Amino acid sequence: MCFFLRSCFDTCRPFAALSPGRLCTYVSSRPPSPAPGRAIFSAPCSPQRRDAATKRRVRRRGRGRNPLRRRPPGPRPRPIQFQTVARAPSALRRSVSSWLPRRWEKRRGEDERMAEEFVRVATEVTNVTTARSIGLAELVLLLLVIVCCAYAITKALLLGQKKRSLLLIVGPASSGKTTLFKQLQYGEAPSSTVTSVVPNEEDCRVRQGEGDQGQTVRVVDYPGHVKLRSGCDAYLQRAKKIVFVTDSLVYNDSDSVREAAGFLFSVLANPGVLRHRVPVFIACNKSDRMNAFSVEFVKRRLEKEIDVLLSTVGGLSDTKGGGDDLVNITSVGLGEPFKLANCLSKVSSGAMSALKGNLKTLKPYLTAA
Ligand SMILES: Nc1nc2c(ncn2[C@@H]2O[C@H](COP(=O)(O)OP(=O)(O)OP(=O)(O)O)[C@@H](O)[C@H]2O)c(=O)[nH]1
Ligand SMILES: [Mg+2]
Repeated sequence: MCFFLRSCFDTCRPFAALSPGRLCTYVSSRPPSPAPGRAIFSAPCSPQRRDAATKRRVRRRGRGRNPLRRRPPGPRPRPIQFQTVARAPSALRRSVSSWLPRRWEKRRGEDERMAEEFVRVATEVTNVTTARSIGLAELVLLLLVIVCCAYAITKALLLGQKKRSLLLIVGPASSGKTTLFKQLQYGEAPSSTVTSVVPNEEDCRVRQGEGDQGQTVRVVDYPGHVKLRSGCDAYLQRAKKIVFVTDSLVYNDSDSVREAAGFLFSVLANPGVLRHRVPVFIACNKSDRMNAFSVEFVKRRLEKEIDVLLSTVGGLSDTKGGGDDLVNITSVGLGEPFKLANCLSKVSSGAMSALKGNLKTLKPYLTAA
């Protein structure tokens, strides 16, 4: 009996030291133990007691190591219990367990509800934010791509238009290019000219008739000398239209025909001309002279010479290292006879006299869109 009372007293001592106001925080993160009669309490140490203990400890250290003042042997006094597991007697158990678990349950319920609500709201917010941010990022990316594409296309179109705005006059030497250029520039041509060594470039007003306002065309007259031909490529890149001037008096001379045919082929096979299908007009000049060959004859001779040229280069392509860069400038196969009508770039032709100002066949080509 005595032992029972003693154990009850020992067990209840922590509760006696704790007022209901100090029975406070449930320390564990786990839910409270459902075992009846078992409770976990936490009693915080008061700041005054903690200060007093600290002062005592400091005072003791200040005195130094005095053997007489040494703590008697034996177990150290236990510090204040901050967490005690108590087995309460029935009366106290009833009173404590009546309100404490209810409060815990209430708080736990509130906490759980709040936690669930928080998780739900956080999940929703995260989902919405993620969805919105993904949608927004995609939209921004799409807009960026559209803007870039529009910019590139516009720039390419504008540059292409700006680049290809020239009317380029090319052809063998002394065929009458500068005479034609002057005719377009001033409406009349000088009776004599000198061999050009630099290109002439000017805005010319091309009129169809007397009362016609006409339209301004940027015209370039490129020298026909063989040694200057390499520089022609830069102008071919900018050409919107090409006038290939050929002297129709020389078509009884094989070398002149071969040279003219070779030059015409190099123009038609130019990558820039081929890619943009730049139209070419073969102007058979000096038609005012009686001994001038007809346009049909000039065309036939040119086609024949180009055909010979292609077959020669094609034959070379069978040999090692020859004719690898042979370009098909027609819409038919390389084996077929060459025809100007089959060229990928539109080829037209007409007789004219630059000296006399007879440009009837040329002007529709110049003013066409
Ligand atoms: N009869 C006649 N002669 C012309 C005609 N056009 C040009 N000529 C003459 O042909 C010669 C050469 O004319 P150019 O205009 O200098 O020839 P080009 O093609 O500019 O020659 P390069 O500058 O060397 O490439 C000149 O004596 C011109 O008078 C024409 O329509 N009829
Ligand atoms: Mg000239």
